Amino acid sequence: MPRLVVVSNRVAIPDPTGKGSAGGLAVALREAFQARDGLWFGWSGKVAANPSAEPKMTDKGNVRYALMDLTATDRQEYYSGFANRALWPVMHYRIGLSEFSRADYAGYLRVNRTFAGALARLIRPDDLVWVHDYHLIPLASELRALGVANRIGYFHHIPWPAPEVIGTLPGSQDLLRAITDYDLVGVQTERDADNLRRGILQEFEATQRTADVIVLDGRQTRVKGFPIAIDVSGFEQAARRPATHRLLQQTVASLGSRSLIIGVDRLDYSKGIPERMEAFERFLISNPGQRGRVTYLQIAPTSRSEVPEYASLSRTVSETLGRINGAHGEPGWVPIHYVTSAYPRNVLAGLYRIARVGLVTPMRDGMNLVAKEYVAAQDPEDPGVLVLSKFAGAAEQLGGALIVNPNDKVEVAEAMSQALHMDRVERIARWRRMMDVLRRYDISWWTDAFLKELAGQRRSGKARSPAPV
Ligand code: ADQ
Repeated sequence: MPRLVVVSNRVAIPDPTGKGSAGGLAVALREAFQARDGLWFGWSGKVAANPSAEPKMTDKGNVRYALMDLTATDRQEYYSGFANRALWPVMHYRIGLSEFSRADYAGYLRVNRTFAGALARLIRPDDLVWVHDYHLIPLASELRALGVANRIGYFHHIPWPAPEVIGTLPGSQDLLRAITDYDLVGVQTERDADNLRRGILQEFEATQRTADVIVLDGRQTRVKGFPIAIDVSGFEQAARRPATHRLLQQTVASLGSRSLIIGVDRLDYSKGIPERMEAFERFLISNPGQRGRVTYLQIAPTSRSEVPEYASLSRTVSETLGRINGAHGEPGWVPIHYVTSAYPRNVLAGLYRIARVGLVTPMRDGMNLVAKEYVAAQDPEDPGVLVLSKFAGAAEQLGGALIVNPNDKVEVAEAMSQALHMDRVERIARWRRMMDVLRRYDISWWTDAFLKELAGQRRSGKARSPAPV
């Protein structure tokens, strides 16, 4: 079996104590690395005045971790600037929030070129190379320019927007061309795959060989949906374990006979957190009988606080929360509980299980793993109800949820009410429909499907030159 080389912006080295909560990508790749020897290459998360051109190597089990430091300028331009301030908003259809700067874009290309230089020296001829996410779109072009002829796949974790939307971003033409230097491009949904293929076809004189395959300059790229999944049985087991964590115990104790509605998201404007709080307020106004009988717990760990739009979101959430709790709270009942810490997986699983309603209402989301985790954590005999945004990739698979438009607060409020009143027979029927899908397409399906498809690609044509800096 060929060696697997994974490249991602951040690398998750297993915690030596075996504790700690592994991130989504680490969990996803654990299975793939179990079956193959591997190399995982990426940014260490650290900044150094004079970073080495060679990665720092650490071996753990059958995986070799290769970590690069960045300069403060690299971090600012590549990561906070172009990736998170220009690309992220456009990919999530928030053109108005996108801040493009030529310096940031040059930094993004520069870091990709530096990474490619260091990585090319580590790649062996038979390796399968799997690159992850929007920080690293130009990596294949840079590797090709250095003569790397391996099969290289890319998985895009966030939405790929319609051609008219991505076209607003300066540099997007380079990125579209760069993406065709991959042999296989995986996206979360059929909608994303269609958007990306149309983008390439509209921008260049490319041809569509089959439903999935685009040919540009004699090189072919397969663009296909591979909906990312979770470790379903791991989550089921975690949800069954008794509650020992303080947050879980306090939540159970403070709830009494009240119903719990839960939201769990990184603090990000794509997740629709203030909009969701306002929909909950609408629910309280329309259902006065529910006052004092329902608590909404929102868990939202801070992220990317160095990016101004995130600091501003944090203020908006605090103001919205304070206003709603002030206007509707009563002695002994706070309508919205808000916490910003990260919690271990079994604590989240325990909270999902006691929540009657899982509120997952992003304005846009590539997939949204919380939706899947909420479903997997439910009690099969008495499951809660998922309220899910039509703009989360997960909505393509989870038709058993109450699907809503997050821009319509009345619709979201009505779905909350419907979820709280739904009888057990309907809840079980909806939950089973969703669990069937989650079990069939779980995390091992995802890694196997992508890697099998990548291994099956035939390298074609000659390498193109990389995007200009
Ligand atoms: P994210 O935007 O981070 O991921 P999501 O898919 O929901 O969004 O994943 C978040 C993960 O973080 C979940 O596994 C969740 O359990 C965990 N998490 C959230 N809050 C936590 C907390 N307080 N403590 C501990 N863990 C917490 C991006 C894309 C998504 C896509 C994923 C994977 O934006 O659309 O689904 O990548 O491809």
